Amino acid sequence: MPANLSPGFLAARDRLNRAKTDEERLDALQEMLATIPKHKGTEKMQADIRRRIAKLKEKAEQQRRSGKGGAAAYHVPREGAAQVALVGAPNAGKSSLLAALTRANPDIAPYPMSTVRPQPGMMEFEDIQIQLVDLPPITREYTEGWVYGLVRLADAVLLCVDLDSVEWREETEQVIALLAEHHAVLTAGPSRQVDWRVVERRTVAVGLKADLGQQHIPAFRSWAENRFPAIVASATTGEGLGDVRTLIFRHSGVVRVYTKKPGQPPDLSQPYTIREGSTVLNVVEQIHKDFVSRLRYVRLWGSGRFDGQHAPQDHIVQDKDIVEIHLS
Ligand SMILES: Nc1nc2c(ncn2[C@@H]2O[C@H](COP(=O)(O)OP(=O)(O)O)[C@@H](O)[C@H]2O)c(=O)[nH]1
Ligand SMILES: [Mg+2]
Repeated sequence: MPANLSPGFLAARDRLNRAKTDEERLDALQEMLATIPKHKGTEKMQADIRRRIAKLKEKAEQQRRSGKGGAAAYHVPREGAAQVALVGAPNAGKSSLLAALTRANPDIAPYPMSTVRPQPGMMEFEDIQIQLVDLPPITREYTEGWVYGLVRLADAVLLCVDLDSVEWREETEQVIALLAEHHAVLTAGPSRQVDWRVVERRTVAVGLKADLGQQHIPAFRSWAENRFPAIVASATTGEGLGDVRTLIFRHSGVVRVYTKKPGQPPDLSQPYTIREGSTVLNVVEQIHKDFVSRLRYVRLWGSGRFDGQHAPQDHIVQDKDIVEIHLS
């Protein structure tokens, strides 16, 4: 059994063992593939998981063609520093936001249900890219299981609220409730696996169509207070979009770390991105697995008092820290 299987992977494997439908199986297998450590020791397991996913997809496809229904299943491979799912009620303005923040070209329409497939796009933030995934709306009647599956797999969630709708509050509460029913609980805290089934996903709330729904902005802000970090924006006028980018990054669960060589300025062209809460040792390990056994010390610039000083290996790195790694 290869070492270093993450809690997320183990939870997904547990879900696979308990799954009762093919849809649940596929969802669990995709989560296993996304969370399995990618190294030589797990290659056979990875291949096995891929084979099982392919089989289940083929079966679903056959059922679909023969009219038996079987749900279409989509998987969005993670790209960039983090993956953020756009969720919301029909017509909230999710696809317009994706189009405004990325180069993606989603279907945008003044009627509900215009998005039927997941649509990824890469959002630039300063020197990194974050993947946004536009999704079909979340409603009790129409939302297929794979939509919830993709939300559970994302690193964070952007909860899109239609400020131009008089029912924005009820619609949004419904979205939150449906996600929770499907084991994706939206929180302000860090994303985490709660048990074999339930995940918490760190969420930013964004009030959209601010140009049309100005009268709802104060109520939206107080609704979001003490629940989620919140912001208002308009894809049409561009208002607030810069702050949306910043907030998405700040709550994506990743930080940037730069490296430098002794006696040289830091290499600011190539940030490493690593999960928030990672230690100096985690950074060294990510840069090169072999460095860990050869590590003598790390000098750190950035977070607080470690300006060029030797940093303890368990020191938690912050965004924009600079490390200088000394090996034996
Ligand atoms: N005035 C205005 N209209 C918007 C804005 N964002 C979206 N819309 C319109 O709202 C409708 C629904 O947008 P869409 O992005 O397809 O919503 P989705 O169903 O959540 O993906 C479309 O007619 C958009 O043109 C905005 O910021 N301002
Ligand atoms: Mg859409």
